[in-house]
Formats: sequence, structure tokens, C-alpha cells
Amino acid sequence: MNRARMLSKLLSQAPPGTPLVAVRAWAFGGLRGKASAPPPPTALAAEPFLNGSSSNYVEEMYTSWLQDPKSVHQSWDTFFRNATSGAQPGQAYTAPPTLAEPTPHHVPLSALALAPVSAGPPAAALSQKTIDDHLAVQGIIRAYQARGHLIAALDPLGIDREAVAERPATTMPARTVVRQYADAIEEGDLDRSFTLPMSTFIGGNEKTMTLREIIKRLEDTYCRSIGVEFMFINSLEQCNWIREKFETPGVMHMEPQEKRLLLARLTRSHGFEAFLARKFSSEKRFGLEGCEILIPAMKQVIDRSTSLGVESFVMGMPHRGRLNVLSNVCRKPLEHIFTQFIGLDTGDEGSGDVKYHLGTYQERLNRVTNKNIRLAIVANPSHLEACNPVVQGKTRAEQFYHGDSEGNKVLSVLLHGDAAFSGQGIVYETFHLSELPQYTTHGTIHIVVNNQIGFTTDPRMSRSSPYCTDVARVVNAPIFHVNADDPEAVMHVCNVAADWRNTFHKDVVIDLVCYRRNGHNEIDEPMFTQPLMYTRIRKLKPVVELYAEKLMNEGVVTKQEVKDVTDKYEKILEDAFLAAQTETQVFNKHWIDSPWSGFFEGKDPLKATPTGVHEDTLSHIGRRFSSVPPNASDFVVHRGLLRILNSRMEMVNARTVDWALGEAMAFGSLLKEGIHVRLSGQDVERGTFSHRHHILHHQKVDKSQYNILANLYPDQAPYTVCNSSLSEYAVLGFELGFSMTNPNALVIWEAQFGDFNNTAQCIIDQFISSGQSKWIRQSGLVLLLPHGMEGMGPEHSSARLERFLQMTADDPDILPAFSEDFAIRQLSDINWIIANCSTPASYFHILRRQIALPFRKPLILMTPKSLLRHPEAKSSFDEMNEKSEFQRVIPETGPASQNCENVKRVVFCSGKVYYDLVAARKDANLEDKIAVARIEQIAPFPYDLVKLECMKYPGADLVFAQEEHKNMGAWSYVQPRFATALNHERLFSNEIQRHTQGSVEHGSQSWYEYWFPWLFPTSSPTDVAADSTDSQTSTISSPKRVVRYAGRPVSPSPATGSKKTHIRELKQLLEDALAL
Ligand SMILES: Cc1ncc(C[n+]2csc(CCOP(=O)(O)OP(=O)(O)O)c2C)c(N)n1
Ligand SMILES: [Mg+2]
Repeated sequence: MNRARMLSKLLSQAPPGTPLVAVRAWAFGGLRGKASAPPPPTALAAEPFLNGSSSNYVEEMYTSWLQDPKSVHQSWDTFFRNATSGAQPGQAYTAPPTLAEPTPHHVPLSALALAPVSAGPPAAALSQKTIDDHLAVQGIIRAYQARGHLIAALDPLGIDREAVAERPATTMPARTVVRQYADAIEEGDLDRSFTLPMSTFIGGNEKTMTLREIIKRLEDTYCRSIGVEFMFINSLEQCNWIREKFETPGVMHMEPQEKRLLLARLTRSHGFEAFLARKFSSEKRFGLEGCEILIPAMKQVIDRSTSLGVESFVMGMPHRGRLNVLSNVCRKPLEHIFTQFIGLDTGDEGSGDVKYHLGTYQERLNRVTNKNIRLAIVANPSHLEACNPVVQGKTRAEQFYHGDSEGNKVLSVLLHGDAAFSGQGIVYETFHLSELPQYTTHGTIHIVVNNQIGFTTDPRMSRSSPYCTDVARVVNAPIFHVNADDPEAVMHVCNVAADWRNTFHKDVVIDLVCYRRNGHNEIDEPMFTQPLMYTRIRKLKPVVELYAEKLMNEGVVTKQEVKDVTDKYEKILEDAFLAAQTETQVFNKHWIDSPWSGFFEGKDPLKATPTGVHEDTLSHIGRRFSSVPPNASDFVVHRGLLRILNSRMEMVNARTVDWALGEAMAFGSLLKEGIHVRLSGQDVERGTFSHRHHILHHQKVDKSQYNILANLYPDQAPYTVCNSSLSEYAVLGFELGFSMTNPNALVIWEAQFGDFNNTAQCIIDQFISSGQSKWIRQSGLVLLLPHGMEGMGPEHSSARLERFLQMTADDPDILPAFSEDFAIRQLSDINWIIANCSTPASYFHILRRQIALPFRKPLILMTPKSLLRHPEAKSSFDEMNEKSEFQRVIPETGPASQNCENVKRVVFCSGKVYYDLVAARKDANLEDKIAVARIEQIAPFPYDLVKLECMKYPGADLVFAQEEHKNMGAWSYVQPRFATALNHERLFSNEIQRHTQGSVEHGSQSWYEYWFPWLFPTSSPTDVAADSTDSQTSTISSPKRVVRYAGRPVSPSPATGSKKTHIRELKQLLEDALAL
């Protein structure tokens, strides 16, 4: 039983309705034989039972007793034994033996096990003051542990800690910490000796100590350069662990060689910034000056963690000190860093990013432990803290693929600025992932560069919490505040943080309280806004000087040694600088944070593997997905689910699939091929619309579950499906990070409704749409965004398709060259793929295509809601078997396609509106007059197939129908592309003519031979064989054909809140689209 539960049990033994004071009296007074007597009017009396000294005392006794029943007085032993075995009030207690007279200066704790009145007078020998003093001492110890950090000397500037200066020069404890306990002691009590309770380690081997010494040691532990914030943690074991790490005498001791190493690291940290400041004085670099200790701190965390078995570090950090970290922590070659300042052309793909956002990946030997380690700093956008979940996802993935289920080998380290740490909500969201089974990285070490300013804003204006780190308290992470000008204290804190993470696998925060020597960047003038702060900063010596002086005074180093270390590093910098001058180009590939070694090797960059699957596989997966668990007799499945399973089986027997079955077949077939599939998001296990049901829950046994797709084949890849926390920003960022690690995995994030993606906008804008270009980092992440106008009101209708399309990087005015590999070339060139599939087979193929491609692209999928159960939205096995493939455009195949000349209109559409259109067309008896074609893949735009479909119907007018409002949906994207497809002709090059091999779609005929007459009806292949090497070239042919819009008018809101209006609007759009 834990402490809290035991205490509440002790409490619970009190008669019902007993007030707290009486309960306390019951626990103590009962022992004194005056159960209902009011407590004495001392400071103690003001304490409620569970918060005051008395409860501390009971806890203390109980803790001692738990560890060793003999350590407490026999009477307590009996009491706890009886109480824990359920004795009633009054029955738990047995009288103690007679107490010895206490000596004037030594009060053994056991003496406080008071005798009841009935046991005779000896208790009277103890004065009330003795009891109060003793309890007060315990209270004082606890108060230091809980509140000592409030008066610790954390600030090198001494600005926010005026309390430190105000502290009286006496040895009486500061009231800020001990509050009312101070009333119970007098100056004279300081030389009395007290037995130390079990809840402190300040005594080392000593069991008793004078109060003066107790206070001194507590001050040294809790109120000097380290402020330990941990007493909010609910675990007694963890609190004791921390107490021991900080209180034990001599814990901060460092050997001379450790001190010299620390000085050398500080020298490099300082020297790096100073060198850049000299060589590139007008360049922004967001230097580390004022927090140079960050470098030795990170190195210490890495050394210590490496010695504990960690092999890989995944790190995320903001701008501040980034270059220094890249160089001095990761050992990125200095030349690579210097060339970023020189302003050279890029020698490879990608648009690149500013130097203080770039990531890196290095493998190197850790010299301290002599072990090989991997270090990755994840590239990040300017958006502070946005990389936090990305780092966590990447870390989790590394752990997952290395079978590191406890996080012993891979560790995430997150760096923060003080203003961003408290200001950005993503920090909170990411903390809440830290202990979720499918998201935990088994503890992150957070380091805050707390320079007490954010750009130009003071902390009092930028947060409402006392500390910038308070957000970490929500996950019970201990917080170690430390004065960054005390390097040895910082090293100690780093060691403890690494040990904590290794022991408890929970998050921990190191708060480096420092200052920022320059302005926000090196060009800014800080005196405009923080004149007093900067007046003070200018008087401060750099920490490297302070520490060098300290070590020289201690005789650990000589002046000459200090100079040698400085000169040696200076030379390294100078040499690298000279070498950088000879470079002519920078390479983005030098900054990849997640290299995929081997993935691209030996692959044709424009060849995808087929996505169709053998019918037996479909059938097998379908049957498994429709079956109860193998131990069905023991596993009670909900009746409603049994019906769902049965209907799935009926579909399988009929060789058809609905949306859920199509998805399961895509996942299952990939799992069979050894591809890990991970589906994450809110309520994804069941599916928001209750269609998926990937996890069956035993109806009688809690937490007994069956993951159907994880049990398809004995040798399949693992299937992860996990309900996430109610976060989009963090969870999407996490899945992006996960997807960066292993290209051979299908990682999917599903939004509950598509529009919720906007709370993850930063991940979409800064990472997903632009990541490959900025950081040449690929990701095959899939976003499933339920989208569609179904009369559910403005908030659940639109996944904001238009916004994704607007960020698509393909030029609407340029018709790409047609070729056999047109489709894959387009995919290779674009920044992401956007689709709105109308059939389960389409969905099946496009998911599988993510893995079939020889590269990775994010896929943004508008997914259905009502279509999930629409009787028409089904696909046959024939559309998923080996003869099938993803159809970017599904052409008209009905009566209209049989007699193209007669067709008056071709209506293009995307997604579920197709079913409304064809139903209305049927009602209007226009199936032979109107062709309806579906654009399944909107971006990259299927110019070739759209053009083809238009040319098939030369006499038809063209309409694009969408259910979204005109200023939304796909219209703005498709309109100019239709114009380009219809009115620009691309000349075929000789090279393209040579590529005339057969294609899947058209049997023995080549793509070229088959489609040519459609695309260029007036020419023959040889007529247009003229060279067109410039892919930007296109010619305009006349007459122009245009596509007309049919749909809802513009609107500020994505959908009406009125069902009636919704239906009216839909009717109108169908009329617009179909009226001839
Ligand atoms: C999300 C976001 N909002 C605003 C900014 C602009 N900005 C850049 S640095 C900065 C101040 C950051 O202060 P802090 O987190 O304390 O880091 P420091 O620069 O002091 O190291 C601000 C507001 C940003 N980069 N990201
Ligand atoms: Mg700051």
C-alpha cells in the first residue's frame, strides 16, 4: 500500500463524519487517551491533519516502518500492523513501554510515540514544546524540500531573486520557505540536536544533527545554485530518489579531470560564438552568449546517458545556440557551418533553409564512454516548439524499429527557450503524449535556455506562472532549476536528470537560468527595451572566465593550461574557416536529419511496383477481418459487432468491399508484405463513424482486446492502431516524426473531422507541405481528413481541401510533358499528393501506392462520411486484383461513353458528389447525354486523363461540379489546370516516342500508341516528333474550350447550419450541373 493510501486508510478508520481535527485527535489524541480533546493551541494546531507536521510525522513513522518495522517504536509497529490489517479505531493501539527522560539537547523521535493517559504519567515528562519543536524540525526539512527553490540563488543577474539579497544574515531559516515553522523555533534551539527523519538524506551516515547544521545543509542543498522542484510528484519512491540525489553530503564532488574537461567544453562553447562574432559580425546567428554552459550540459547528459546504455539521441531545439550545438555537441564539420555564412550557391536539390533551422545526423564515438553513438538534430521551422512532437515521433519510431520497448537505447532531448516553453501550447500537448502507451518515448530530457527574456519581452509580461517550466508539472516531471553561472551545479543536475530518465523513464526538466548577452540576435539593440538588465549584463564576466578563475584558485589548472586550451580551439576554428573559403557550393544533403540509407539504392526513381493484389490475399484478409478472435468462446464480442462481422463476410463472399473492408485490405496486404502500418488519431480504433472496428473489446473482461489486423498472418509486420490524445498539433507532428524514420512503413494520421486539421496547421504548413524542399526530407505520411457536405453544419463539413491545393507546388499554366511515366514523374516532382477518392478500390490502391512508389510523398486524402455506408460506394475484387491499379481519373463508362458524339456535357467531379450527380442524372433520364467523370487524384492534376476525357466528347460542354462553396473545394485549383489541359498542346519528344512498351491498362498497346489518337486527333505520332526539350514549352491551340463551374456560391462559412438550406443548395447544384 502506498503512503497516501495508507494515510487515507488511517483516516478512514475514524468514525464516519469525524471532522479533520477530530481525526487527527483520533490518530494522536487516541494514543494519548483523549480521543476527542481539541489540539493544543500551538502553531501545530493550525495544521490540518494531512498537511501539517502531524501528518508528516505519521508519514515519517509509516515510511520508516515500511522499510523496517524495527526502526519505529514497538507501539508504532503494533499500531501500523493493526491498522493495516483493518483494526477499528481504538483497537489499533497498544501501549508503549515507559519513555526515558529526554536529554536537553537530544530528542529521539521514538520518544514522540506518546503514551495514553491510561498508560500512566511518563508522557508528561515530555513538554509540549519538545513535541512541537520536533515536529517543527520535520516540517522545516520538508519545507526546504518543497519550497527551497523559491529562495535559491538561481539567477546570475540577481534580478528576479531579490529574495536572496533580502535574506537575513542569521542562520534562522528564511520565512519564505519554512513559513509558520519559524514561529516554533528560537535562536537557542539551533544548537539542540535532533534525530533526522527517514525523509532526508542530509545526514549521510549521521543519524542526529543540530538544528543549525540541519538548516545549513538544507540551505546548501536547496537554496544555492540549484532549485529542485519535485515535491508535487505523487510517488514517494521518486521523491526519495531525488532527495537522495541532491541531499547526500558530497554528491556534487567532481574530480579534477572532470573539472578540466568541463572547462575545456566551456572554452569551446565560448570560443565558437566569439569566433563567429568576429568573422561574421553582421550575420544573425542567435548566439549562445550568456548560456555557454548549454554545450557542456548537453554533453554531460549525453555522456551519462551513453554510459547507461543509450546509443541514439534524437534532439530538437530552437534557434538559440543551434550552430554551437551542431558543431560542439554533434560534431558537424565546422566547414559545413562556415559555408552557410559565406553565401554560396546550392549544389544539390532543395530550396534549403536558413542556417539556424537546419538539422543534422552524425554518428560518432563518445570519447568519455568509448561507445559509438548516433546524434540527430531534427530540422525545425521558425515556429518555436513545433518540432517537439516531431522529435518524439522520430524517437518513438527509432525505439519501435530497434525493439527498444523500454527506451533504453534511444533518448529524446528537447531544448526550449523560456518564453516559448511557457507560451506555446504545443509544449503542453507534447507533454501529454509522454506517458501514452503508443506515444511514449520513455522519458524526455528537456533543457530550457532560460535567459529570462523572449525577444524583447520580460517574463512578467509573457507568462502567468511563477516559472517558465511550470507546464512540466502536469506530468509530474521533476524540474531542476540551476544557475547557469555555476558550471559544476549544472553538471550535477545533468547527471541526475540522465539518471532519473534511466531509472523512471519519465520526463525531466533542466532549467538553465542564464542571461542573453546580446540582443535577440546579434543585430538587435537590447538597451532599447531592457536597459537595467543589460546594464547589469555588461558588468558580468563570461562564465568561462569565472570558471577558469575558480579552477585556477583551486589549483586544478594553471593559467598556461587555460590559454593552451583556448588557443588550440582557436586554431581548429581558424583552419576550418580557411578550408571553408575554398568551397564553392553548399549542399543541402549535408543537413539531412533522417537519412534513409539503402532505401533509394538500386531503385528506378520513376518506377512504382504494382498496387493490385492477388485475389487469394484479398479473400484471406477479408475473411480474417470478418471473423471473431480464434478464442471466440472465451472472448465475448458485442452483438452489434457480430452483425458487422457477418455483413463483412457476406461482402467477401460476394467479392465486394465497402470502405472499411477496402482499407483493411490495403493495410492487411501491406502487413503481409512486411510493411509496418501505424494508424493514429482520435478514436481511430473504432473509427469516428463506427465503421472501422479494428480492435474488438471483450464485453466481460476489462482491457481484454483483440487487434484483428495484427493477426492476419503469422509472419506479418506489426500493425499499430492507436487512439490518440485529443490533440491535432502534437499528434500530427508525432506521426510526421514517426514517418521520417522508416520509409518502409505506412504511417497515417486521421483527423476526427477534416476541419480539425487546422489546429495542426503549423505541422502542415511548416513541415508537410514544404519539408522536402527545405530539408530534403521525405515523408510518406498519410492524412485522412473526413470531408463532405452532409448537412452537419459549418464545422464538420470541410477539411479545407482548397488550402491544401493552394499550397501544392505545380504550375497551373504549364502542361507537363506527356510520356509513359507521366503520372509518376508528376508525383516525383510535386510536394504532396491530394486526392478525394470515390470508391473503396481507389482508396485501397492509393494507400498501397504510398509504399509502391520509389520515393515518399505525403498524401492528403479527403475521406468520406456517409459514403462509408453508401450502397453504391462499393468495389469489386476485380478492381483491386493484380490486373487493376489506381485510377487517377475514373472515366464515364455508362451509356454516354458508348456514344460519345451524342453527349452534350461532361461533368467532372471529385468525391462523394459523384453519387448525387449520377442519381440525379438517372432521375432526369440523361445517362446517354451527360458523361460524369471522377477526378480521384486532384493534385498532381491528371492533365493527360482529363484532356483525354474531354476529347472523347468533342461536342460536349464541360462542367466541374463540386459541393463545396465556390471559393472553397477544388474549383480554384482545377479551373486553370483545365484551361491548360484543354488549350495547350505538348509536343512529343523523340525520346518519349522510344518509350512505347505496353502498359497495364491497355494490354499490348503502349500508352503512347493507345492514347495518341485521343490526345492529338489531327496528327500522327511522326508528325509531332519535333523536339521539345524544354519542358516549360507549350503552345496554345484554338478554339478554346472552357470548363464551367456548377456548385454553391461563394461563402465565408464552409456550410450552412440549416439542413433545409443544405438540401436546397444541393438541389440547386445538381440542377446547375445537369440542366442542358
Ligand atoms: C511560434 C512562434 N512565434 C513567434 C516567433 C518569433 N520569435 C522568435 S524568437 C522569439 C522569442 C523567443 O524567446 P525564448 O523562447 O525565450 O527564446 P530566446 O530567443 O530567448 O532564446 C520570438 C517571439 C517564433 N519564432 N515562433
Ligand atoms: Mg528567452
